[in-house]
Amino acid sequence: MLHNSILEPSQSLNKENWYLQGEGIIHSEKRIKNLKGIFDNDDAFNKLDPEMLVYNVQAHLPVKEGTPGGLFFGTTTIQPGKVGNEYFMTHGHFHANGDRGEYYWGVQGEGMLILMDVNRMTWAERMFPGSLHYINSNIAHRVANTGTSPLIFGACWVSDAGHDYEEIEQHGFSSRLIEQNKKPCLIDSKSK
Ligand code: M6P
Ligand code: ZN
Repeated sequence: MLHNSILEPSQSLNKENWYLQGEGIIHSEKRIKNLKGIFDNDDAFNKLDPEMLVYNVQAHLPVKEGTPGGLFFGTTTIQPGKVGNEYFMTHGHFHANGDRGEYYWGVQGEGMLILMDVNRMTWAERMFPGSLHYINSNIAHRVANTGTSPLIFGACWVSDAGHDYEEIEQHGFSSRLIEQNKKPCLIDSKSK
């Protein structure tokens, strides 16, 4: 880099869909076939097209995963939809390094950030364009789209947080976000 040089940023956000664009952006997607066991109603799940897109993530990971002190940035888009009466949602995770936090913020659409502590107490925060959510250490987090258009949210997390998916794969969250009387509602999960 030249002293006193003025540069264009190497990454930017597309203002239409807030996708990340530029150098070194990683794209991933989760389709129905990738989310087996996440939703409660297996019959409803098996009736959906396995190729149906549920959510996609673009991330900028400027340092190697596990590096202390770095930051990662992501944009996630969850499609509107339900499996039975349960809203389309992300897989959800604890951080592998449990004491690392994360910010989420709402960009477009309506949703719910579902949070669960290590004692399996679950609660949720409403997400909307401009909502800001600090996810404290040792709190599992997942997001559901409760609206009729794509839900877009941003995320920023430390590069040595890591993802621990195992607990959620084995035991799920202790509550599920379902539509009841046309409204999102948290109800206790059947034990897995
Ligand atoms: C956010 C961040 C990512 C996460 C993604 C999808 O962008 O928290 O770290 O991977 O959401 O969530 P999940 O990995 O639980 O499917
Ligand atoms: Zn996280």
